[in-house]
Amino acid sequence: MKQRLYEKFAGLFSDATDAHFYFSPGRVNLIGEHTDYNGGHVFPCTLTLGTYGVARRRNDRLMHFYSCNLYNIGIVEASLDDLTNKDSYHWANYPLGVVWAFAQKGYKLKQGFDLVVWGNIPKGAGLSSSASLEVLTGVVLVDLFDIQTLSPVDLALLGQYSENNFNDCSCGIMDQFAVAMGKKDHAIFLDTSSLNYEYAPIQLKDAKIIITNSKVKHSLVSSAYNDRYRECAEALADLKTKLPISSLGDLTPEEFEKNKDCIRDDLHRKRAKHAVYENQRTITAAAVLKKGDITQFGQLMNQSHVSLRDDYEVSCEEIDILTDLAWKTPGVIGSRITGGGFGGCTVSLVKNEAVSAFIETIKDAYREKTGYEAEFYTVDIGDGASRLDD
Ligand code: GAF
Repeated sequence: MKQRLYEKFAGLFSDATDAHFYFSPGRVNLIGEHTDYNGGHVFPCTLTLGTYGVARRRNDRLMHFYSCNLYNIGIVEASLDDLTNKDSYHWANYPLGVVWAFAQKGYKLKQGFDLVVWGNIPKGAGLSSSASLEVLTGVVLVDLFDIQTLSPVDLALLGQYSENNFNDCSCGIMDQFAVAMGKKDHAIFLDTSSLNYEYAPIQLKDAKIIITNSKVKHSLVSSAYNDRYRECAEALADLKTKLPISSLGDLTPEEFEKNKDCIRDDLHRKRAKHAVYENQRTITAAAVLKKGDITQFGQLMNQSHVSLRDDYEVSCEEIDILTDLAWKTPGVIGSRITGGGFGGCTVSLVKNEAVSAFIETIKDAYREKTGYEAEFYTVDIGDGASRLDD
């Protein structure tokens, strides 16, 4: 990969002298969905799938972006003197948004750069290809311009800031944090209200984590995501008239039940219920995993899916078919939708001896019911984003 990307870079930009090689992973969330913009806990881990990049500083104020995945778009050129989101920049609005975020926070670049990327995160699968690209850009910028004051957590925050304010998605911090801070063979138990985190070893002797890609992405995803964000904010505003809280993550399920009637809108109450109970499930899930109780962990995954399906309404028919099939398959410990929703992937915990049967049974049954060819990936948990050619 490294060699091919250097060659591509040299072909596009005359040579690859002084260019460097970087990697930024995708992530899968084990549990704690739609809690991150509600001040709750999340439990993601970093994939070995991700985005590779070769980059070099320029002597002028131009930036060139080229994606080997989207080669038909060709080189996108932008200038440091016009950091605005343009449709014509296509995918490059993500790296450009990070350059913009750096400038907004006082890290104005004096020179531009060239960046060539290639990624193997399945597109639109809810495995964080955009956060991967954002954090990759952050790592490239601090390296090329020797910005020593920014930590990996700062890069995660800058990535989220760019996505919220340059690319118009009200996402929480989970994806960028996981991508920037990932650790091989560990999940990250993150409290999104304080950014306190703990690495949790994932050494499953008898089971594997399997991602199933439904190959479906319904187009309402970003507008519905922003709707959920707003619905939770409105539920919180109602609760705040009675309680001294700053996020839904501050509430236990018991406190929620006692006070939920001050949420005036039924739909907002359902959304808040998910956020509060999912946060509690995530805290419990991290604790039971520490004790090695993966059976209970799996049950919490299943409950998480039901809540995302019924109360948060971010699942869809195809994903529910996948989880229903998984729940009926022997050897499946737990299975749920992962990521933002409305398609994408499920994540399942499957006993080692049942993995082949799980894949075969679900592939055939899912094809029969939907006409789609599901894809399966066994999760290897890797490290967070970094420069690789030291
Ligand atoms: C998307 C967002 F980017 C995350 O911040 C998170 O809210 C997730 O959906 C749902 O848990 O991946």
